[in-house]
Amino acid sequence: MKPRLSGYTLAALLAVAPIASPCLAADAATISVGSLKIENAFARPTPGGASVAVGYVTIVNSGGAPDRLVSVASNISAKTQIHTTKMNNGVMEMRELPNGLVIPAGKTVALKPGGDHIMFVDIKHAVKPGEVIHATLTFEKAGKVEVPFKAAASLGAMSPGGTMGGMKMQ
Ligand SMILES: [Cu+2]
Repeated sequence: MKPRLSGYTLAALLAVAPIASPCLAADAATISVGSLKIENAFARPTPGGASVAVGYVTIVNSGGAPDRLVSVASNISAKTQIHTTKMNNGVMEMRELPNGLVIPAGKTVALKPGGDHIMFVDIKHAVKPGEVIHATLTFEKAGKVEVPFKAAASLGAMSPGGTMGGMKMQ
């Protein structure tokens, strides 16, 4: 199904183009599960009235076999989906990845603004800056892992410590 999105919400989610950046998360903990490391999890605060919120996370697979993020659940949303973002006739569109997201052996998969992301659908209330969304990520091999997605300071944050319009200066 397609999540309901107001124009404003979509603009807030997609307004900031992805930029390659070596910016590191200062306050997002690394969580280990099996041969996976979960890093840099963060969410974006939402404007009032939004029905969806977005989360980003980096998954490092140091093992010799691929794994797959198969599903996500959270305390803030009725449903949580794994989305990808694609350009379609010049318009950025996002859609659910029904089979989840493969984490290849020895690779790092970054869910980040402008690309793949976690979509919290039908959120129970607006996400405020600093609020922590408690999510459970389920991997095919590594199993379940609890991951806190702390909301950044601004709607357009590109990183856990990011501010509107890009990176916080170091
Ligand atoms: Cu989405």
